[in-house]
Amino acid sequence: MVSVTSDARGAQRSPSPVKASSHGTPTTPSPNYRQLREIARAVRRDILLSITEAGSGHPGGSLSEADILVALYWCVLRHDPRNPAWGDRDRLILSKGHACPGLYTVLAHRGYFPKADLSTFRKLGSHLQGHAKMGTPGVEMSSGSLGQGLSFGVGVALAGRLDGRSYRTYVLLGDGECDEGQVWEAAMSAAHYKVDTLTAIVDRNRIQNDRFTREVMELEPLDAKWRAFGWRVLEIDGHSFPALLRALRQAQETEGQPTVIIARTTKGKGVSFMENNPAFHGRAPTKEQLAQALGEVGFSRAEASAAMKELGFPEAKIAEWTGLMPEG
Ligand SMILES: Cc1ncc(C[n+]2csc(CCOP(=O)(O)OP(=O)(O)O)c2C)c(N)n1
Repeated sequence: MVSVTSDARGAQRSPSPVKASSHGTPTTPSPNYRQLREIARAVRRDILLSITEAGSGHPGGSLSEADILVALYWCVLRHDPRNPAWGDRDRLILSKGHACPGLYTVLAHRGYFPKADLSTFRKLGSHLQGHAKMGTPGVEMSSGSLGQGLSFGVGVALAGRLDGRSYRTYVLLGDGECDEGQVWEAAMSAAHYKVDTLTAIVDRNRIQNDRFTREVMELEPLDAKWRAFGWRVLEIDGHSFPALLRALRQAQETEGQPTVIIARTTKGKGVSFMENNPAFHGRAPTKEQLAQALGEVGFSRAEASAAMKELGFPEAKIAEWTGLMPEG
């Protein structure tokens, strides 16, 4: 795990594995980038486990956003998992609320709540419901009705300005979600009010629900649209930690206008039969598919067993599911 340091106010600010400065980001992956990739691999594993256990959920968009969330929660956000209500925390608003397994897993790995809660995803009585809701530690907005998060983020960012606080606000949007008119109302207002503490990130995985975005509603030229609305636009590989951390740093340094990062991603990233496959937008894998997926994400049977134990799965289920994986 990447170690965590404390800032003057006692909150956690992870060390940047990038020499993220005005001089840019090294292009050669450092050991710290490797650590981030390891974290993201474990996050993908636990997304798959929680959705399989629930028997429903949204793996595609959770796997596509995983690296973005890891970059934010391990390297960028000023936050304190022991004090989720800390007034000066940076805010991450998951506007594509159906992709909450990604957020829940990252929050659990960061210590907002026990990892074992992940095996209660979508169960009655669990605080981890099928769409993100306020009340879960670390969740800033109840979302799931697409299109609302950026408006919420503009309000949160303007409130910070009024209150004289220095926090930054990040909103993670789906690309299909950008079909919603409210996104563009929010975009227009953010530029009008020069909300430079606001960063939107579009998870550009090119799939929405059961079809490709270009078939449902052509978004291109997406960069030109945001630019026309007065935003600084950065377009990057959303699975590259150097690119993500560099863009997030550039957004922090931008004055007088909000920044959007269009992060090119692959829906279902890491699992061959889910990648670029609209069928896995909102469908859980079977236990046989899970066994294959865990192997592809790079886990042995023993490692998967240990992870399931940590997530609170009963022994019989651990034996049953991991027994479907190849030995070794
Ligand atoms: C207002 C609204 N309309 C429709 C839906 C149903 N819906 C859930 S997910 C989804 C597709 C979202 O696609 P995208 O924003 O690209 O998300 P991702 O591919 O990253 O999962 C739709 C249409 C919804 N949740 N809210």
